[in-house]
Amino acid sequence: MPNLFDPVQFGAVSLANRIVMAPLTRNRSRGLVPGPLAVEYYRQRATAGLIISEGAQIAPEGQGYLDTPGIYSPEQIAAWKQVTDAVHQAGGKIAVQLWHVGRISHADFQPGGGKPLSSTDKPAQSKTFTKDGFVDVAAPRALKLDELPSIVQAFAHAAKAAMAAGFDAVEVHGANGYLLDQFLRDSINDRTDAYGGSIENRARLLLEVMQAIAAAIGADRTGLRLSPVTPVNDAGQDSDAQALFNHVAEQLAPLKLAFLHVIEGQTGGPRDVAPFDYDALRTRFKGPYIANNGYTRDMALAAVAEGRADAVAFGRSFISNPDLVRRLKLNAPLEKAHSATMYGGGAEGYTDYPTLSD
Ligand code: 8OZ
Repeated sequence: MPNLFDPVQFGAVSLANRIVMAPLTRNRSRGLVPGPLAVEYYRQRATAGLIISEGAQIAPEGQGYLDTPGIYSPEQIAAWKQVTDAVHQAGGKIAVQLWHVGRISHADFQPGGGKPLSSTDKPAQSKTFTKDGFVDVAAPRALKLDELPSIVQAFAHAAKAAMAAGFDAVEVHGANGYLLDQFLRDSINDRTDAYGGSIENRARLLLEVMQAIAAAIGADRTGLRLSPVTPVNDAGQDSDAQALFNHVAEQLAPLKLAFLHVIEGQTGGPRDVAPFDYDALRTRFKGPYIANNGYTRDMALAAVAEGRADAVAFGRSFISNPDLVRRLKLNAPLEKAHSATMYGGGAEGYTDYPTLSD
């Protein structure tokens, strides 16, 4: 029987255990570059089987929040290299999350103060965080058909930047109502071209992105995160989420990606927000499956032992427990994360959470 604490191979990446650090936006990258505190923060968490970094925008227009890092410029590559070196020296593995927010953005972040790009012109009823605090997101502009290849290229470019920065893998952010999810869901995507309408059409951009990245850096270093039913960021339920995501998983199977990472239920919230058969995704995808959202120690042990997941990703508990793997092993109590220091700020609530004292 597989065990949560056993090693596992995900494509080209060897994990020392099946406990994954979920991607966590922390808004501490001044100048869109991760700093020395980020090096320390990730180093502290290197006993995770795999760290998935906070979302890193693939291009300037992919940014939606204050002080999130990019993964496209030479300066960003050099800064991330400090992070990946520190994690590797501590014996860990780290993937970067490749992020394009689409319409969940604001003029502050868009080159020339322009409109954010999406599958649609419809604005999201949602907020983002800018230098002025929480504000409504901006009305987007629907990407033209002939602009879509540049989105695919930007993802592939960022994936190559990630390899130059020393990451073990990339995770494409296909979740949480951001750009790729804005194409997937018929609650948002109102296009009438080859990227709207049928399930095949709405999945097209995501699949092109995955193929382009796999071609650029190897499928065995390429993963994907999905959130089939989460309502966050004004992502309304798809009219047939099960059929949509079953199709995506089936189409991904032949690519032999490193992993599929699934937020089960509402991101950071209830797992039973809408009925969905996650096992149907796992069996169609066929490759390594990382389960996420609200897993307790017991749930994680059972999911891995019963073969329902190859690994389990933990978010908030990794913020406040840098030694989460050890604590889970010992069944030690977990520290709670402080919400006031989650987004933005400095070392407080970032690099100052204690490890278990012997
Ligand atoms: C919290 C705050 C800002 C962004 C996500 C990248 O939900 C995020 C995010 C989370 O995937």
